[in-house]
Amino acid sequence: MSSTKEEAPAVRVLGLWASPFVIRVLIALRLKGVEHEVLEEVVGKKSELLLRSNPVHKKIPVLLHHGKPISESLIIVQYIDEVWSSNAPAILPADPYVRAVERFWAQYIDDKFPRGIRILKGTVDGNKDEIVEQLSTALQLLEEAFLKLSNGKHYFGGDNIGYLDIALGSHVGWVRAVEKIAGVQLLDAAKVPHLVAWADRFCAHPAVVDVLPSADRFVEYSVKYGSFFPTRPSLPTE
Ligand SMILES: N[C@@H](CCC(=O)N[C@@H](CS)C(=O)NCC(=O)O)C(=O)O
Repeated sequence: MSSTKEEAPAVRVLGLWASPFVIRVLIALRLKGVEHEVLEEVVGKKSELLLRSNPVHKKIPVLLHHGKPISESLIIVQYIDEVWSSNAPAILPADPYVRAVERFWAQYIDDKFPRGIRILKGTVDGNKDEIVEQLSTALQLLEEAFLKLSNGKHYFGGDNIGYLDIALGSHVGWVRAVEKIAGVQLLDAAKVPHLVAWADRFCAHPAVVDVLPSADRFVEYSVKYGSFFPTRPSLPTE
């Protein structure tokens, strides 16, 4: 018998459960029903495999497909959609214009949310009041975008979770966590009711519920570690 059991699974993800970018990849794989293995990085210490697989940015997530590395969460989501195109409804919209619009908003989300969340967590310096203002404006714009793109359906992608749902939804856990940490309100039902309802639906979706932890777990993580790869004497070092 050949030792196929010993071979690495075709799809592996280098990640960390608390990373919103990793969560994107896990949601996309689950939506497409792709079997995969998650290799959890140790907080504070990047693995050799990560450094070798993403030598440019040295960041998670990395998707290893038959050993070939792909980096950057949104690029990975698009890759998964293309490779497993027949597995489930498409993640990206078919219409090139709608696709461009969703990519625009996804880039906007990544311009605003990761930095804002770090400032509210206190791992990066910045004016918290200004950030709350900026994130509230961003959420207001995204509420309007949701109304246009969803066409009265449940998700940005219509009847199914799509690219923009994944791009924004992956940040929802941390948004709710920093609301608790900083004592602010961002996903406010009085201001962005459709987005709040969408966020609840997204978090409860079967492809999401097991990989998007509760706000409390993010809060605990934040108290314990601060950032993802912090340099702290108490953490493992080289
Ligand atoms: N734009 C990247 C961001 C990835 C990212 O920032 N990952 C964080 C964890 S959430 C990381 O690996 N940080 C390590 C570092 O900054 O050195 C993506 O979408 O994949």
